[in-house]
Amino acid sequence: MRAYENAARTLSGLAEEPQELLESGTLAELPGVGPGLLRAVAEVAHTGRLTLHDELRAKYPPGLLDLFQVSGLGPKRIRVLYRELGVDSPSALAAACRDGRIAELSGFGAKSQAKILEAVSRLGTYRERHLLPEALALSEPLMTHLRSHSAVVRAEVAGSLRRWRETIGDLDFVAAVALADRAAAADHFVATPGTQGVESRGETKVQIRLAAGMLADLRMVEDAEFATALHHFTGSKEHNVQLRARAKRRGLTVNEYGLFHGSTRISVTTEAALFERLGLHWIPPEMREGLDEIERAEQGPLPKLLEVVDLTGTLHVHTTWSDGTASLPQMAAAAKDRGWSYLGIADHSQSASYAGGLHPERVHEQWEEIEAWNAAGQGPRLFKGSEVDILADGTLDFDDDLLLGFDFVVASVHSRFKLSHELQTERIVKAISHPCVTFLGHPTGRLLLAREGYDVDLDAVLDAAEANGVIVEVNASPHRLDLDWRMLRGWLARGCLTSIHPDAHSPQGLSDVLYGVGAARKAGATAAHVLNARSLAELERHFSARRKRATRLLRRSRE
Ligand code: DGT
Ligand code: CA
Ligand code: CA
Ligand code: ZN
Repeated sequence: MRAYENAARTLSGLAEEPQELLESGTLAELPGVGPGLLRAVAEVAHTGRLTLHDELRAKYPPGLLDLFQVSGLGPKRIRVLYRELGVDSPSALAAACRDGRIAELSGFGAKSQAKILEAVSRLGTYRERHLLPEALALSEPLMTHLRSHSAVVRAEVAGSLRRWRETIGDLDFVAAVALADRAAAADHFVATPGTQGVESRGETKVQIRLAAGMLADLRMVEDAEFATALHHFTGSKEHNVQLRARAKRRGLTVNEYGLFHGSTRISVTTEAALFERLGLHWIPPEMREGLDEIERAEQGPLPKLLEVVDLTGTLHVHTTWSDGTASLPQMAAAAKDRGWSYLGIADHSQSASYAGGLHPERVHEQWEEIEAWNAAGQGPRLFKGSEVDILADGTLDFDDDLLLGFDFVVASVHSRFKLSHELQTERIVKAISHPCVTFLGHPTGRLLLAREGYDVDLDAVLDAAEANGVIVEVNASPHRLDLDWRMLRGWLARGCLTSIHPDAHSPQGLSDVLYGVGAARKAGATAAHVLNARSLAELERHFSARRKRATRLLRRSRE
C-alpha cells in the first residue's frame, strides 16, 4: 500500500502525463517504481482501472475503504478494527465507539476512542457522483429488498439511473405503499443489508446512506399517484418543466401527485397513460432530457431504441496478446456464450509498449492464431483488428502494408493529451483520413470522474470521420462512454453509423456493452444506426469494401 501511495505521489508531482513517461521509459527510472508498479501504472493509464484494485475491492466490504477517510486511522489500525470487531464502515465504527468496544482493544484506549468518534462525526463521506456500475450494484439489491415487502404494491428505480446518465448523483426509488403501511415499509427499506445510516426520515420520504457515500431517496406514494410520481422523480428536471408547460396549455396540471383538471384527478395508472392523456406517444426514460423528445413524441411514435439483444457481436476487445487478462480463445468462448456470431480482436499497436503493444511479427503470429480459429469453424467468427495508436504527428503506428492486412482498424489516441486545440484536432483529423481506418476509438479520451477529454474540435473530427466513412465508436467502458451521447445524437442525425465497443480486457468486460447501449439509447439510436447490430455477412461486406477502397486509394497516392 505504501509503495502504491509513494508512486502515486511521485507521479502526481510530475509535469508529464503518465502515458508520456511510460513511452519515454522515464517512469521505469523513477525511484520506487519497480516492474510491478510499472505494469500497474500502465494499466491504469490505459484503461482507467486496475485489475488488482478491482479484485481487492470485491474481496472486502465496500464501507471498509471509507474508513481510510477517518483521520488518524491507517491500514494497521483499520485491520485490527476489522479483524477484531468486524468494523467495516464509518457507521459501524461510530457504533463501536459509542458502546465502548474500541477502548477495550489493545493499543487503543478510551482517549483514542473519543478521538476516533470525533473524527468519524466530522467525516463528510459524500462523493459527488458515481459511475454506473457502482450505482447499479448498490441499487439492485435495494430494489429487490424493497419489492420483497408485502406492503409495497409496486416500486421502480427513478432518477438519473433510470435515464442511464453517464454518472449518477444519488439513487431514487418510488414505491406505492398505502398510508397505513408506510412506517413498516420504511423500516424495511432502511434495514436493507449494506445500509450505512439513515440521513432523514419522514412519512413519505426516506433517505439512506450507502457504501462509498452514495445516498438513496425513497418516495412512498398512493398507488393512484404512482405513475405521476415515477414520472416526476425520473426526470429530468428540464423534461418535467416542459411536460408541465404542455399540460398547462391543455388546461391540465401535472405534478408528482397526479394529473388534474382543476381540482379533479384524472386517473392515470401508468406513465404511458399519462403521456397519452397529454397527446404524446411513449417516451423512453433514457430520452427524457428536455431536448426535443416531447415534440417528437407528439408527431408520432418514437423509433424502437437499440437493445443489448440487438447486438450480433462486438469489436475492439483486448487479449493477453497485449494488455488483456484473457487469452484469445477465452475471449472467443465468452463471446460465443453471449450468443454472438463474431468478435473483433483489437490488441494494441507497437508504440503502445506500456500496454504490451504488438510488433509486426507478433501481429502476423496473432493472425495465424485467428485464422486457425476461424478454420476450425466452431465460431464465433474472429475478425483481425488492431487498436492502432495515433502518433503525435497524426500518422498511424503501423505501415500501410501491415494495416491493409487487418479486417478492421480502430485508431485511438493514447498519448500527448495536452496538445493544443489546433494540433490535437489536426492530428486526429489526419489520422482518420488514412484510408485504412475503420473506426475512431474513444474520440475524446475522457475518463469519467477522473480525466477531462483532450482539447479538440470534435465537430471538425466528426466532419472528417463522415467524409472518410469512418465509424465513430461508442466506447462502452463505464469509465469512458465516449463518444458522449449528446454528440452521438448529432452524429446519428448526419445519417452516420456507430458501433458499440466494450474495449474489454477480460471476458467479464464484454458485459460493458450494456453501458454503451444505454448511451446509444440516450442518443436515440436504433439498431439501424449500429454496425454491430447487423449480420455477420454485412460486417464482412463492410470490411471488405473498406479494404478495397483503401487499396485503391493507397495505390493512387503512391502513383
Ligand atoms: P442526479 O441524482 O444528480 O444524478 O440526477 P437526478 O436526475 O436523479 O436528480 P435528483 O435525484 O435530484 O432528482 C430526481 C428527479 O426529481 C429529477 O430528475 C427530476 C425531479 N426533480 C427534482 N427536483 C426538481 C425540481 O426542482 N423541479 C422539477 N420539475 N423536477 C425536479
Ligand atoms: Ca438522483
Ligand atoms: Ca434524489
Ligand atoms: Zn484505447
